[in-house]
Amino acid sequence: MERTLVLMKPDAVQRGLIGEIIGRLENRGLRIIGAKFMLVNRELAETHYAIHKGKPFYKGLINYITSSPVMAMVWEGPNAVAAVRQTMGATKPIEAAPGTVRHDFGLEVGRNLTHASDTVENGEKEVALWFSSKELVNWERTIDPWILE
Ligand code: D4T
Repeated sequence: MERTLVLMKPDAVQRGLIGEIIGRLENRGLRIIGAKFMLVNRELAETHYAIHKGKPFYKGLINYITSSPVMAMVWEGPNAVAAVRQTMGATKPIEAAPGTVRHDFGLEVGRNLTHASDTVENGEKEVALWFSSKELVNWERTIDPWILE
C-alpha cells in the first residue's frame, strides 16, 4: 500500500477549499492516516523544496508556502501516489485537465493549491519529513472491501 504526502497550500486554506479537496480524495477511496494544520517554518520549507534551490521561482515558492497555514496530510491506498497526482492535475493549472483540482480552482503555477508526492520513494521521504510515526494512525475502514478488490 502506497503512502503520499498531500499539502493544502496557503491559498487552498485561505480560499476555504480544504473540505472540497479532502472530499475528492475521500470519494476516490483513498484513506487518510494523518493530518495536521500548521504553519511551515523556513527550515522545513527549504528542506521540502531543496530540489528547486537556485531556480528563479524558488524564493517565491518558499515565501508562498510559509505565508499562512497549510493542512498537511498523509493518504494511503493502492497506487496512492499516481492517484493523488491525477486528482490534483498538472503543476501548471493552465495545463491541468478539466475535473482536476488545479484546473477547477487554479490559474497560476505559483498558486496551484496543493502539493502531492511525485514518486513512491519521495512519498516515503516526504511523509517522514513532515510527520513522526506517532502522528500516523493505523485504523481499519469497514467499507474497504467495497472499495479495494
Ligand atoms: P508541488 O511540489 O508543489 O506539488 O508541485 P509539483 O510537484 O506539481 O511541481 P514541481 O515540483 O515541479 O514544482 C514545485 C512547486 O514550484 C512551483 N513552481 C514550479 C513555480 O512557481 N514555477 C514554476 O515554473 C514551476 C515549475 C509550483 C510548484
